[in-house]
Amino acid sequence: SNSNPLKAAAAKLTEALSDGGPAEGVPGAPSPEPVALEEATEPREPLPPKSDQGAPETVSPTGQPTGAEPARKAQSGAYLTTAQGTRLYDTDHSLKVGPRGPVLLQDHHLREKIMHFDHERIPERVVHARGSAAHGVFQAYGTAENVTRAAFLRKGTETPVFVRFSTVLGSRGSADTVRDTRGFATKFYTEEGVFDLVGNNIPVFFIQDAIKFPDVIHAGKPHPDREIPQAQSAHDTFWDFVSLHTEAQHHTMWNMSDRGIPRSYRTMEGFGVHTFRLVDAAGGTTLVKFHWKPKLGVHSQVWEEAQIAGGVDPDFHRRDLADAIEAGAYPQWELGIQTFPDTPEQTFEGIDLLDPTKIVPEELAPVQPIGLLTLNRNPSDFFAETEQVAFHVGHLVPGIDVTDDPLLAGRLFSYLDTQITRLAGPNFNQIPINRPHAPVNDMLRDGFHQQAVHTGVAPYKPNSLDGGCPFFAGADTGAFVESPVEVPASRKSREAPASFADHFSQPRLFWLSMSPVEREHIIAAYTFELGKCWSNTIKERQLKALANIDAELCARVAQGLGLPTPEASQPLADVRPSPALSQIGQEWPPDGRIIGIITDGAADPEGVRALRQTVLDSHMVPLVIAPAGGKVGTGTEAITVQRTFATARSVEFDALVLAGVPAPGGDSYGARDAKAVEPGQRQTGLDPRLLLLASEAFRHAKAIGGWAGAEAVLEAAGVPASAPGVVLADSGEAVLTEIIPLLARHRVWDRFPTTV
Ligand code: HDD
Repeated sequence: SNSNPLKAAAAKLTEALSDGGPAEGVPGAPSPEPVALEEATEPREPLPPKSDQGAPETVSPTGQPTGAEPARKAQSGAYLTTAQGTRLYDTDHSLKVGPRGPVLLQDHHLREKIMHFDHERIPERVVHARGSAAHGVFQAYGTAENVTRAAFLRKGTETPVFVRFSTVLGSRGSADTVRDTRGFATKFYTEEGVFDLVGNNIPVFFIQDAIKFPDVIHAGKPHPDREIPQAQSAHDTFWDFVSLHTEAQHHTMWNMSDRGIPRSYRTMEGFGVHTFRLVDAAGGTTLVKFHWKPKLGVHSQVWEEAQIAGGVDPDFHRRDLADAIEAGAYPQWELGIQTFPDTPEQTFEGIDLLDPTKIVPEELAPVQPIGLLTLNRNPSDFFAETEQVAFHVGHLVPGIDVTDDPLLAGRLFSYLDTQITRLAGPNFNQIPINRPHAPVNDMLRDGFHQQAVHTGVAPYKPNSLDGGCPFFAGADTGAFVESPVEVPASRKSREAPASFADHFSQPRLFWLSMSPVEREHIIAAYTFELGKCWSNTIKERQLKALANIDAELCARVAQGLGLPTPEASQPLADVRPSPALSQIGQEWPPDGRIIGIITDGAADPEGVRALRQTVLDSHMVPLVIAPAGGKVGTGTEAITVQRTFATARSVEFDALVLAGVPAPGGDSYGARDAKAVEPGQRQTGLDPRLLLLASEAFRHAKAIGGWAGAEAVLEAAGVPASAPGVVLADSGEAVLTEIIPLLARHRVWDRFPTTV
């Protein structure tokens, strides 16, 4: 009825105001009395010690909140307003001369809206652009108290954390499922300041010196002319670099292994990579390597799954993390340390601890658990939190110090520097997600996006005008004091120590530590990636590197590429395998695994319901799959179909259970939608999407089963009842009982043919 928008808006406003004030959420309370400004330049002496800045001030000089609180200040009140808080009556039409224009330049709302939109994007991270994050808590066991004075590692201390996982090479919108290293960056908001542990899911790095970082990243990023391929290393420039620069071979081997395609962020290990130096209360030092151990175990996808998921669900890992947290299945990791005596050589069992291309096998230095990380809250604003979080290896707290690893030295420069471009200025520490929870009392001032309204007149030291404030702390009052490590006198040079020259013993150690299935996967990965290269020179050069790692590995990849197998150019290293490196062999809780329950919607709805409940009771996630959406069963007992044959793809499930079929030869699970039938599949009479679901799950070595007549359907999908990990029983629950122990090892590894 109200065709004139102005009139309508005015009417609404009058209504709201005559109603005794603004609608709920509109700040209607009278403002506090403005606070009188102090005369800032008048000398005052002596001044009381200045309270901590609590950066930035949350109250403006007029006593109003400045919006500095990390609280949800962005949106408040019932009415749409401009950025200046002026209420609007329309945001769908530009201000024009008549309905057909022209548009008037005086339309301040149009200009503000478009101006802001034009600048909504910030530069993505130069590496690790694609990521997702979660809030959580870190609980210290106290077991590190004897080696570090860090307060957050004291027994029982709980510290809020924010963790961001990422891929390295891809753009912000790239797929989660690519073969790549994963970032695992943790921000601990400790009472002594922020500590960032900026690690990866692979314990070694491509390069030994940060000066090579632009080289390795330029080689890994898409080709500069066509900008392909996106988010992956399967191309000439990457293999050109790593075959010439053989210190990259160890990291590359991990990438080609199953570690390069994790099942979930929840099932990845994390590593601080570098050796760090812990400092105890008496100033004693210990060298350590940090490890994150997932409570659910380390699991990966198989390559075909990763490829399928990249198409059907490019957000596979992001979704998994958020869904798990929303469901209350909070992912957990134990933080552990390997400790080494801080000797002048900084080596352990002959391994150079300053070389970031080397691990210390856990069999030589066990990982000792020091605390538990639990992720329990999803971010509410991706941009404000996940995108704007800024990690830095130099964010250290008393008790944790760096070593002279030359890769770490360059990182200590890079992580601050990059934020100047990405977050457009030096005040990124004031962005809510980056704010320390400890009091901040710095003398940094001004700059773009300054949020603080500082008080005091003397942001310098020494001063008398602010009474000398703020004061210095000592080691006994929580100051960060660098440990006075001796630096041996030497001459300036651009060179690496001799110990950095060994590039092949540890990739060989990794290869020899793998189970036969894992070796097959590594061979397939090298063959795929090098097969995607165009230049034979590059392939041949990489084969020469493989020849120095293992003859069998080299021969199999060469065979796949159709190239001759080169000879090793140096004797193969005599190494002892480290069983801890293999992902296979241990057993893990089935918690949080996803069980697909397939039903035709008609048969045994009671059995489906019971199975669904048992899955939930076993701390796993059931997803009910039926030919079409809707409900299974009737009345209050009916359960919702969560995936249909059109939307379900095997990659999502850790196991599949097929509900019974009424009678052999009956038409349940039949292809009702004729268009869905592909040529060659018509003869079974079964829905081909169901057959694909079952056959893929079988091929990817997942536990699969069913009850009451499921056998015929599985047979039709090429899943023999006699194959390992195929479970047939009288009821869904009986099937599940047998499937749970299979899930403990993640996959039915016996199903993979192995030749190595
Ligand atoms: Fe880095 C981001 C991990 C070497 C320069 N790095 C970044 C992130 C992770 C790592 C997890 C994403 C943080 C986030 O989620 O925001 N980087 C590593 C590890 C390395 C490593 C484990 C070797 C042990 N990085 C490394 C070197 C340099 C950088 C040698 C430069 C000399 N890294 C950066 C960066 C990034 C970054 C350019 C991009 C965005 C950012 O820092 O904030 O500064």
